Amino acid sequence: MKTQHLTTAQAIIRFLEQQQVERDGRRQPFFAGCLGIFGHGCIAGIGQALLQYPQFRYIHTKNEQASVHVAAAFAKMSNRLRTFACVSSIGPGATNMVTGAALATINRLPVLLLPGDIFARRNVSPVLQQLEQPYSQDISVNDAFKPVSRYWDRINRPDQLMNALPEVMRVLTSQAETGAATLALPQDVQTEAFPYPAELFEERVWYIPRPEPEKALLARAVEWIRASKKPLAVAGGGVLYSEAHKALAAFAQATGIPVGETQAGKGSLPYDHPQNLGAIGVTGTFAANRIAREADLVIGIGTRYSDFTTASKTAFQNPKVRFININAAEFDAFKHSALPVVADARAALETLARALRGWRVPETYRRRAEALNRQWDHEVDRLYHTPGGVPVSQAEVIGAVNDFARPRDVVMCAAGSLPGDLHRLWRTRDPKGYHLEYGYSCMGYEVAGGLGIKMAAPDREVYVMVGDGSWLMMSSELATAVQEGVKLTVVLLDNHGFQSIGGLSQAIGNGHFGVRYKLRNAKTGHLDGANVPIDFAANARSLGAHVISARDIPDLKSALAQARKQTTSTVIVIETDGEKRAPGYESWWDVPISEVSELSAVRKARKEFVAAARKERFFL
Ligand SMILES: Cc1ncc(C[n+]2csc(CCOP(=O)(O)OP(=O)(O)O)c2C)c(N)n1
Ligand SMILES: [Mg+2]
Repeated sequence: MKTQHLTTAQAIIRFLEQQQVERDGRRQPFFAGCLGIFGHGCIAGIGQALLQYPQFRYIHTKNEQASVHVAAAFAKMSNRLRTFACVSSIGPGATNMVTGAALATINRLPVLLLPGDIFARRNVSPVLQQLEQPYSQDISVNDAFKPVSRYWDRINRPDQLMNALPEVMRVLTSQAETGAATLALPQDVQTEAFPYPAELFEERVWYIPRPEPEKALLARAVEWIRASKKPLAVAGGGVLYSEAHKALAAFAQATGIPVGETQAGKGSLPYDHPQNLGAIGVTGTFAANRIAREADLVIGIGTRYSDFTTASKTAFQNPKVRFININAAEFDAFKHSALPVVADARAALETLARALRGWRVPETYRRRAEALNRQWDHEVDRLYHTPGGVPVSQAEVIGAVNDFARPRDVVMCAAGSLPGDLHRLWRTRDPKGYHLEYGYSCMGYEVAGGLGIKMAAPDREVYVMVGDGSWLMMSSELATAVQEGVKLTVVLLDNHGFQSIGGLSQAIGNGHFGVRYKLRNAKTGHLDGANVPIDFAANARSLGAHVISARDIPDLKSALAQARKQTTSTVIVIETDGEKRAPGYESWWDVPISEVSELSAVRKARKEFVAAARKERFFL
């Protein structure tokens, strides 16, 4: 047997380099390289291997959590056909990645995590940053990755790689199983050598299949659709990952079935497709939410039905409503007691369209949905272009960016009040033009994620829209973007704190407790003094970005034009008025309110909550 005498770390990098994926006859390397931060727990192992194999690109991030965000965003933009590995040292470097792992797993995005771990040989324990437990030595902080990983393993001997690495690839490339895969790497084992079979390092192609729907279930789905009077399709992230947008457009066009889009599924249809009702659920449009309320059949395509999509199970009020779920994952397909069509979204839509040829929704229903699409667009126009003075409203900023951006440009975001406004208001013209991380809605994803998107699609302009809160939580990867020569356009909306949680705080009767960046007031003892004087422009400039401050919409437009000409990452800082909120549209979100309280505002909010929660349904 031919062997190669390599360290565990060298073997991992050599193996990763060789992994290819293939779908629809297109083949590409699965890993674009390795992101991360070295420490004593990895520098002599994975660090040495990366130095030795420079063709496997190493990118020096500034925070381990951010590494995973970069990888997840890169994978999302690549429809899960590519990703990065993320390396960290042991201890805090490793646990910094736990949040990123949760984000990836919840959003079903492939990322490979390589946290360093405590010595397998144990003789020098406790080592720096080791968590000790009196009851066991078979535990480290890396066990914290278990609930947030779809595959988890610890490599205690070099030869264990032969079993672990193929499993890692199986999970990462599975459209149903994918998420974070974690290989904990004891720092001594990383450096230990083994005569690996040369075969381990040969090119391997992981085929991404397009499973067809099972015949009997498909026939029943066709029956259910034909019997429906008010069907609605819900397009989730699976539509985009499967590149089913054209199939969906043809299906909607031919049948007249209207479509609501989840955060992950937005862009499945262009905003002006007549059957597109736009965003559905808590952050949805009146168009989608009205049709959802009455729908007698919901066809969920690649959606996991989060509470934002189902308006906490209040969105679908027709007593007879039933569900057909098309999903690569059996787990999601069975939700809401649906007819579970476990299949690839594109394959299923094409098959369904063929089977339904000639069938259409009632003409009045079709016309109503099309009218709603137009009415909604008027509402968008109103919010985009209603001048409200200075500070400007968030909707006006979104309008200005949307008006300026080209169809293939990408807007991205993750947390705060922006995701809701973007979900409702962004006019998406390209299937990959809208990128929201709203599975974990993780503050701090924005700048790091922007970097991942731009690396996946260098030919598109990437607009990172970020609140001041998210920016303060993690903007460090702007320095990495500068370092890598990757250009982002960041629009930083400064409303002096948490507009989103501020709105929620008011709605639940908490006033604005703990949601504004206010100085501690010596007189009152509370956080109700003047605004904390944070200079966001100086902050961004210090990371090496080009910075433009804007006050009003004409300023913003000229800043966007300047930013487009820049080759370096550019941050546009604009103050927005947190009180000028876009309204909600006929939906509701379950945030439980205190059952008893001394405050009358809380008691009032509780009453409204109890009444609204009565609409929550079980679909059994
Ligand atoms: C890591 C993390 N911590 C806390 C939250 C809860 N949270 C959601 S939005 C938000 C405030 C975001 O503030 P900002 O970025 O300024 O956006 P704004 O609400 O002002 O639009 C908070 C604290 C979260 N989503 N993620
Ligand atoms: Mg804010």
